[in-house]
Amino acid sequence: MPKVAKGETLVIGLGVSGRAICRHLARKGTPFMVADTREAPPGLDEFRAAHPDVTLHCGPLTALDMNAAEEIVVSPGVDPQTPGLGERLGRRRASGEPLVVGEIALFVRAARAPIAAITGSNAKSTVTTLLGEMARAAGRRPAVGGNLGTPALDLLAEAPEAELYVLELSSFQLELTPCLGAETAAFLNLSEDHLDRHGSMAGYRAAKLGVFRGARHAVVNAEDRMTWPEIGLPALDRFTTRPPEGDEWGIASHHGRDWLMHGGEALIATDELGLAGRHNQANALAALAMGSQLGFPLESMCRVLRAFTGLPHRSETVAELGGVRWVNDSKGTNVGATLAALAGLGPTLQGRLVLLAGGLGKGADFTPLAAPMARYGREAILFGADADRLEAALSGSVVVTRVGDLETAMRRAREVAKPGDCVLLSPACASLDQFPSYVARGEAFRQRVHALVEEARHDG
Ligand code: UMA
Ligand code: ADP
Repeated sequence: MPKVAKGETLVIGLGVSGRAICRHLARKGTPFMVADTREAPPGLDEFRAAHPDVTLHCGPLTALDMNAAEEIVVSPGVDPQTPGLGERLGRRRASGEPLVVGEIALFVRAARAPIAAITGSNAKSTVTTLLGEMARAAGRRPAVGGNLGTPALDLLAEAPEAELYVLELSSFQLELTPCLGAETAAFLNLSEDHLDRHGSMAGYRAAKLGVFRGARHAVVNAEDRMTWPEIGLPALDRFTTRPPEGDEWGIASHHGRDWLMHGGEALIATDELGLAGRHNQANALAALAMGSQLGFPLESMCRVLRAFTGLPHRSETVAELGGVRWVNDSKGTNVGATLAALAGLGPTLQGRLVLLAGGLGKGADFTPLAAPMARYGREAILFGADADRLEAALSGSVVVTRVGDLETAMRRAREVAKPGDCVLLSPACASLDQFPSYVARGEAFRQRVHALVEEARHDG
């Protein structure tokens, strides 16, 4: 059986994070070897070119003797319960067993600037990007990454002069981070996602609560108790989309307009925000609460909130065609995100919503989509691996059509949408059954919409 040599660190996974872990260890001069459960992992060529002398094991972890490893560093996509690894979790270092950690544990050891950490089922990328922009506008030098963009460990090398790390962290990353020690940590919301990996909502929540370990300040959602820490922390701020109680961050009517508020202080009118929708007002409040803790001036934070109009693939209008709006929300990879898109767009339309949804449901319950689809939907056009389960949840509430793929769904949407309607790609599912990523799914949608616009131009 192949063995990890004594004193070597074992890196598990050769994806984006795994390759960043390898680069980090190589920079530090730590001896390591790599394992990936797949016979032909995607990052193979890049790995071989970067680390020609490092041993690689491909295949089941049970076929690798890891006992002599100094430490085992696991990529986020790898389930810690994977056979060969699961047995080791929780075993004490004192017994001589190697410690099992994730990439963020290595980051915490090496980082020399404070960390602002953001987790939640949805809105992580939006709040992370906003906070990074706010740091820049306040004249700080932030490095922004993690589950979004640049892997955390690469930030250490790419931005050694960073004064603040703004990290988006997933439940997968937090699960194996013993103590993050964030200067400020936000848990934005919790709705069903990744149940196939965490087994239950309790397991998923427990992983996300890891964001608060060692934190000096927490930001939580006053309307979602599941985001509240179960450990005592030095300071805590709460945001809500209701009028604030006490010193909460909230929304209240002020001289006839809705304003973002901190306690009794009106900060910025919601109609001045570059982002649309109530859910994004909550996101803005979370970023304000974190930025305020970090000492950013209110004036520069509000400037960012006026200018920032959102990230691609998040409720992004691609085109208007024959009075129909085509919206790309490919990042709607769980039910909570799709609910936010339906609630945000539905009430603004003269017509109705044609929803394009489906893919890998990750074990989620789709029934919460039925009520908003009954209210705002014209038709749900379903595709992908979990279309059956979506159909079971939606039929009876809205017209349901089943198709094989996104392209056919878009053709059908073109036929049924009426002027005033919105065709919304918000799949409530991961894309990986039919696309390499949610980005590829969103790009496919965008290209096809542009092609429809071109066709219409020729015809007209
Ligand atoms: N895999 C194996 N065997 C292995 C290693 C990986 O089968 O030995 C599989 C995993 O099960 C998974 C896939 O390969 O299906 C990718 O896993 P990975 O850990 O190699 O992933 P990375 O390429 O390193 O990307 C990860 C994040 N992906 C996941 O957590 C699944 C990326 O977030 C993140 O940007 C990147 O690290 C940088 O740190 C993506 C994501 O989908 C955007 N995240 C989930 C989400 O946002 O919902 C958590
Ligand atoms: P994440 O990084 O957590 O996936 P994003 O900012 O990329 O978060 O948004 C993911 C999806 O969630 C998008 O479809 C977006 O429109 C939706 N979304 C954004 N903010 C919220 C919120 N506060 N509640 C629910 N859904 C949201």
